[in-house]
Amino acid sequence: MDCIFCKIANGEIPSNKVYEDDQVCAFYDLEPQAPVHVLIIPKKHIASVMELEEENAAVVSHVFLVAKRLAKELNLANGFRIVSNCGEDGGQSVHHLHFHLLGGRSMKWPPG
Ligand code: DGP
Repeated sequence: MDCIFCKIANGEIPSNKVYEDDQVCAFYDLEPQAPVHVLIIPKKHIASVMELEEENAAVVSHVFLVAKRLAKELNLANGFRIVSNCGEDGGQSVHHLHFHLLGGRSMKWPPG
């Protein structure tokens, strides 16, 4: 499968990884939108939130635990945002489920 995030997960494409275990990996976004901008992805290919089912959804809670750990390690004690863009209207450009962990500045609401 020609998926850039699968290739990052398996090391075929280099990335600046900040965390990795058997289920997920996390690496710095190529186009950072905040002083800290990390992407957390399941290693197994899931295209988006719309492909989550009971059978593959457990990884999402693991992603959030990893986000909590990274927030501590990356000094985001003042707060942060976690975003998963889904589909065309959501602005998803890479069709492999991923969670943006953004911090290091005050976030606006609503997002654009
Ligand atoms: P989204 O628009 O929500 O699908 O987010 C995709 C993000 O992935 C976007 O912020 C840019 C980032 N990105 C795309 N290609 C690469 C890559 O090859 N390496 C890294 N580190 N980030 C990438």
